[in-house]
Amino acid sequence: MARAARDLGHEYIALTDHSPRLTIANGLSRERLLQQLDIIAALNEDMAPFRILSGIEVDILEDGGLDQDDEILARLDVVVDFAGRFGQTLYLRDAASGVDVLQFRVTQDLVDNSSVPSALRALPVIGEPTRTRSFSFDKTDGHWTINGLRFDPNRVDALPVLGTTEKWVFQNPTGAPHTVHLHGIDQQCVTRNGGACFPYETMKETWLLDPGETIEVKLKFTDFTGRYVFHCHMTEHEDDGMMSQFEVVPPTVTPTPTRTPTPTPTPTSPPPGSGASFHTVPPCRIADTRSANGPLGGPALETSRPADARGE
Ligand SMILES: [Cu+2]
Repeated sequence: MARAARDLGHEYIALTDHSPRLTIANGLSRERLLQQLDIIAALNEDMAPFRILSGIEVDILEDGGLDQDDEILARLDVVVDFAGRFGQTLYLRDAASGVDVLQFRVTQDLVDNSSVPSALRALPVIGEPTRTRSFSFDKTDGHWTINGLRFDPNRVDALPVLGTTEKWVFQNPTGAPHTVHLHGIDQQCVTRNGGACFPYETMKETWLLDPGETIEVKLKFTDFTGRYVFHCHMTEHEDDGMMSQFEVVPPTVTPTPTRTPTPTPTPTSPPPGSGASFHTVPPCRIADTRSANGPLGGPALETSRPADARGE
């Protein structure tokens, strides 16, 4: 096929295949793809300057990672060169149907001097945890729950203090995977199942928990006080109630001496064994960007909270 393309006057062709996860199409395993890349490299040497570009379908996994590793991806770059096309509008066309599927407007004439550094910047230091809380992403009475409870907009399950670092332990005793997503907080993986975290999950905001897994994450509450949600990112699970709230509270202010000092409130202790504290608070307003009526079908809600503190 490559020789036919070259004989027809083409300068290159592109070869791609299905993701290994697409088993119905017998997608290429890592081993088969590496073997294919070696064959392509030999053909390219043989047929230069004609070139076979190599590609693969890549699936995004539940935790945001990709189903091909970095070594493979580094061998699969396809570069589209728009040099000399300034001012033009170009299309990627589906050859089978003749339909244009993607438009490129070349609006700038630039020289690209960029390069990817050999080492990326170090992780930010977010401190050592001063307390630990545990959350079990469970199934209770036929519903998806966190620590046995379904979502209640009037309940806050943790009150971390602004500026502190905590360790949160997430467990999955169910037979289904969960993707634990926390809003608006710096997060780093500490351990996965008592051992090392995956190399790509050092700092992120959604954590994959396969059945039976436990992950320890440390969180620093840096930016805002106020209420945040955390939940399983599987739509069926979060909509069924696998969602909770924490509220970042200001640090206790040292009272200024006065004639009638105000007593310092006593902090609420967590229930023994759970590592989490549960508090009943007045009804709150929440914003659900997926539905103008909110997740509970109530009236349309408005919010004046900072964008970073709202849901995604
Ligand atoms: Cu889930």
